[in-house]
Amino acid sequence: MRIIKIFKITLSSIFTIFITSQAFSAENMGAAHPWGLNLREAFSPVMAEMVSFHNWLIWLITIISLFVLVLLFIIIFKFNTKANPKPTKTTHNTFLEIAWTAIPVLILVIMAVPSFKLLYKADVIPEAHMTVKAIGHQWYWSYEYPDHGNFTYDAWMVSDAEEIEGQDRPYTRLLTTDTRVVVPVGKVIKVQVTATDVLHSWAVPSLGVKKDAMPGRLNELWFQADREGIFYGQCSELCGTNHGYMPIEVHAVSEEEFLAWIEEAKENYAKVGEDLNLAKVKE
Ligand SMILES: [Cu+2]
Repeated sequence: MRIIKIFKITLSSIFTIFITSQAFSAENMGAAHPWGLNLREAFSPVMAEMVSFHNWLIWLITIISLFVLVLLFIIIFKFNTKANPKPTKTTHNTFLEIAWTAIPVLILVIMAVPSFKLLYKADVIPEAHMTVKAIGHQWYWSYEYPDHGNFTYDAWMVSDAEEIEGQDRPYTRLLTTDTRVVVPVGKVIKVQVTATDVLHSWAVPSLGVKKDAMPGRLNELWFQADREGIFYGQCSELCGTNHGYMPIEVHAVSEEEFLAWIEEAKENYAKVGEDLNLAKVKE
């Protein structure tokens, strides 16, 4: 019975990978799900392209692997000592050697063209609607909204569902933060990424973004959330003890909701350079 169950799971996994493009819940969330397979659901045009490029490569890899497997079986069965007691003395075949060099090169070129196109698309920031600055710290993120009053706030991981009780958002273990990054849906958002202490990395898989946060350097990335939803991410550069506990929670909301949040945030959060909780040097 157990074997049948394992067989069923394996079979359904294979079908999930090859037949459905995505295996995710309808909760409209950029988070991993129990028994989820494949890449994270795409919520941005770049991620959508990454997913389809990945799926296309899977097919290509499968065809190549099957071809090699067939060749291996031909060798094993047709050219073993029993079946082929007198091996041929042929050592070189110019045509074959050119072919098995040129064809893989050609395959690599075919793969490289869409790959570079996508890399370029992800790298070059289109005209941005607004900028968010993400700053990595050991071990939390802080954010600044330079285009909307230049306020700043910290985002720490929430370790208990009770901490966000009464708020209209789900609690996701190790991924929910006390404050959120809120952005308008459908707009190009530029994120400037940096750090104050060690290397961190701001990564949100469902938006297809990941960029190192380095002290003294300003990196940039962009995304455009094409649907409203919550997208989770995590620090993706090993940065110390609590590296796994500095998640990212991005909410893409309607323009009205975003503006309402901005007004609230201006009230609640400090302005960059003012009222910051800097340690006092002299008492
Ligand atoms: Cu980190």
